Amino acid sequence: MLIYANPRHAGHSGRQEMYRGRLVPCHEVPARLEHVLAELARRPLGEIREAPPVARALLEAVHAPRYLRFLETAWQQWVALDPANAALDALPSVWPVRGFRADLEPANFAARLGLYSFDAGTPLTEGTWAAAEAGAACAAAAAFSLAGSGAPRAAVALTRPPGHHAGADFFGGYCFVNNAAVAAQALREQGARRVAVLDVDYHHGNGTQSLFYERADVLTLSIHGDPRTEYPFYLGHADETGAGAGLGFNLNLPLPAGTDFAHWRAALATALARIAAFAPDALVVALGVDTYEGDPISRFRLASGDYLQLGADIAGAGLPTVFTLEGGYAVAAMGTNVVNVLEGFEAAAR
Ligand code: OKP
Ligand code: ZN
Repeated sequence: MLIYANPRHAGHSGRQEMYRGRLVPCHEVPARLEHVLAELARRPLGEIREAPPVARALLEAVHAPRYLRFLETAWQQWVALDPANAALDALPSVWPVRGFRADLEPANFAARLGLYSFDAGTPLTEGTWAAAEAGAACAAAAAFSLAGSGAPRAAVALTRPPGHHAGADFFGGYCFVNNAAVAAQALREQGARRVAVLDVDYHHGNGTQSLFYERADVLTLSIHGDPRTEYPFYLGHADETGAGAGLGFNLNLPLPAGTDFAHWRAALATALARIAAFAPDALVVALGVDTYEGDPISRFRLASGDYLQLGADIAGAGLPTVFTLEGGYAVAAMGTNVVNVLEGFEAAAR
């Protein structure tokens, strides 16, 4: 498999996130990706490449232009408010919920930050835009690498911040640019007629779901902690099946906290059967390993060895596959768990 590693990821390094009335250290840290790269150095699975820049038109096929313009200038705006802000992260604290206007961009920076976000757990830092844009470039390059004769069976966008919570015009859940959606859109633009996006992160992929909710050409599926108790809470229920032309092209498989691999794997089999019926030309896997039993913010019970089987099961779909890296916060186990998925895939795809 081909691996595109984000060279700018470490520039996004949040200090703190809001949790239960306190600012606590961020879970989504640069060391997460460093552990994956270190494990790949021990267990090489393919060439590691740098991606060319991502086309703005591709980003704008996924995200609203005014949202992208905000993200790329947000840090300068934040520091312009007060030079002392350079030592702090920008964290939103006010949001336009139901009944407020979202069509107007406020002049006030904090108000704009809230307009384009949905939680106070996602700090925007000096290197956030550069990291997010370079991450999207990895996702796009991974997708484009699957075209043509001699293309590999799979390509991986090893990147952070993650992407699956980011929607057309909002960040949150540690995500800014939806890398899985960028990969799916890139696959469509290079000729795949139908693309499936399978999200195996512990948290519902609300951003990806919302981006493709009314489209029949991209089937979205997510296996995740039941949103009645688990983040992101306000989306991810089983009765969300798509709308308009997209009706029937979203499948949510929420599972209770405490779910073990046997039960999780049964949900994966359901998802894979739906994918087979859809008969896509390519698959995108939003790969979070926060389903791990040792994850500090999640509550499934997968063991490190289970990720080999998970990768093999996904390879069983028999599709050209892009993996994008999403969550996983048991930092020291991150390398083992992610590389186990990829190794399990490779062994079964042979
Ligand atoms: C991002 B991804 C925990 C609060 C949870 C947000 C979780 C975002 C997960 N103290 N905050 O899906 O892994
Ligand atoms: Zn997650």
